[in-house]
Amino acid sequence: MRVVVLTGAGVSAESGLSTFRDADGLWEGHDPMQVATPEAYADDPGLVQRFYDERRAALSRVEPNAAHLALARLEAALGDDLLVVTQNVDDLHERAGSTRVHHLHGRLRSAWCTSCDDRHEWDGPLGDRPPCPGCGARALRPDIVWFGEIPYGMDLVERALWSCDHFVSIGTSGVVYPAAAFVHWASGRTLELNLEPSMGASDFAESRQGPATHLVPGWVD
Ligand code: BV8
Repeated sequence: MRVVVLTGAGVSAESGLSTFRDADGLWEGHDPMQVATPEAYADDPGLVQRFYDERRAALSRVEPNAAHLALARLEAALGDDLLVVTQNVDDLHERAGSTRVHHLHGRLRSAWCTSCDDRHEWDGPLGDRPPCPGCGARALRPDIVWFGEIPYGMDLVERALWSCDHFVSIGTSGVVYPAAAFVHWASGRTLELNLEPSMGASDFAESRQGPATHLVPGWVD
C-alpha cells in the first residue's frame, strides 16, 4: 500500500511554531511577500536573513509533537511505501524519527551558497554574512524556496502522487501552489486532516477536522 502524506504548517503548530494563518497571514509580523521572495531578498537582504535567523533559532526551542511521532511510526510500518512531502522548512519530522521526508520548500537548517551553488547543513545565523565553508565567498542565503521560485523535486513528487494508493494532507490551508494541486494529481484515495476545512477540502474524498495531535495518531494507529 503506497502512501503519500503532505504536511503544512499546521502539523508543527502544536509544537509551538506559528503558522502563516495563525498570525492573520503574517509571519512573525511580516507580510510573506516582504520576506519570502527573491525580490525581497535583493531589496533588503538583512531583513530577510533576520526573519530566517529568528525562525532557525526558534527550532532549537521546540520539540516534535504526537503527529510527527505518529508519522514516524507509520514509516516504521510501511518503509519505502511511505513518502512524507512537507511544505515546512522545520526539521521536526526528522527529529521525530522520519527519514523518508522530502522538503518541497527547502529547510531552515540548510544554507545555499549563491557563489559556488553548494548547500551546507547550517545551524547558526546567516545575517552576519559568514563565509561559505566551501568557496569562502560571503554569499550564503537561506536554502528556502521563495514565492516565484521552483519547488524542490517536483518530478519525484509527481511520480509518487501518480502511483499512490492513499494521499493524506495534514495541516495545510491549500493556499500555496503547486502543493495545493496535489489532491488532483493523486491516483489514490484522498483524505484531509486539518483544524478547519482547507481551501481545497471539497476536493478530498474525506475531510476530518481537529488538531493534528489527535487526528494523525487516530489515523495512523
Ligand atoms: C511556483 C518557504 C512555479 C518560505 C513557502 C505570482 C507570481 C509567482 C508565483 C505565483 C504567483 N501567483 C501564484 C503563484 C504561485 C505561488 C503561490 O502559490 N502563491 C500563493 C500565495 C497564491 N507559488 C509559488 O511561487 C511556488 N513556486 O509556483 O513555481 C512552478 C511550479 C511547479 C513546477 C515548476 C514551477 C513556490 C511556493 C513556495 C513558497 N514558499 N515556504 C518560508 O516558509 O518562509 S510557502 C509557505 O507558505 C509555507 O512553506 C507553506 O507552504 C505556505 C503556508 O501554507 P501552509 O503550510 O498551509 O500554512 P498555513 O498557515 O497557510 O495553513 C496552516 C493550516 O494548518 C491551516 O489550514 C490551519 O487551519 C491548520 N492548522 C493550524 N493548527 C493546526 C492545524 N491543523 C491541524 N492541527 C493544528 N493544530
